[in-house]
Amino acid sequence: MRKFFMTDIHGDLEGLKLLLKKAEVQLGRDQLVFGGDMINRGADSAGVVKLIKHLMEQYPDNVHAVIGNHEEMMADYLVQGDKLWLSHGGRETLKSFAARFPDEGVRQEHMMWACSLPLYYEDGEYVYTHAGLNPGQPLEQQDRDILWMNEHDFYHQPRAELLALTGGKPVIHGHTPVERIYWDGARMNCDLGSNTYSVPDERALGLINLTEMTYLVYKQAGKKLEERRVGRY
Ligand SMILES: [Mn+2]
Repeated sequence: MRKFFMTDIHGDLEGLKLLLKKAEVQLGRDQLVFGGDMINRGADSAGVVKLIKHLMEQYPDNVHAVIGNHEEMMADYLVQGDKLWLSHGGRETLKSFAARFPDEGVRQEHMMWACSLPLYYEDGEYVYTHAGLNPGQPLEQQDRDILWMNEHDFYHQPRAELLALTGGKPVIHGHTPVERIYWDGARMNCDLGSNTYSVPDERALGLINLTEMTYLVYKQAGKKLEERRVGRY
């Protein structure tokens, strides 16, 4: 069994499918965890949600997903009418859902499913969450604010403190776009800025092979694929 992680897809259904195919991910055997922010910014938010929901239902033991701050914004809009989401790509995401799911019941089911994902997932080796963890709160009682934690705050936590919180398990996450993936023994940011990074030519979606500590990069501008090794410091 190999372990894979993908995060911050932001509506890139094409990249998602291409990466799974290229890595020859076998979901009957391999594990795949999604780190949230499936939606907003890209061309096919609804398609990404539909595929991930389908994979989780088809392979409940091997495919898992956590919520991101973009799904949280969608939930705040759907449940409380909070309009913040609309200016963060929500308007386009609503159109994407309307086009893919003409039936309102099915549409609602998919949107609410994405909003109801957990804050974290853990296996025997790692804890997976969208942005970070707060060392001041037990793992099972983390505040929803962690979905918005900035990288600076998260990486200023002493490694030992973070590992004490997780029972020694490093944290695999996304949320802040970076060009390279680095591993410091306690945490690893895997968001390569799909449809979001400030340098458009460098926007990419990554598929991280945690078993081999390598990752496939799908650069959206040129639709090119490359393989890299996770850096260490
Ligand atoms: Mn994101």
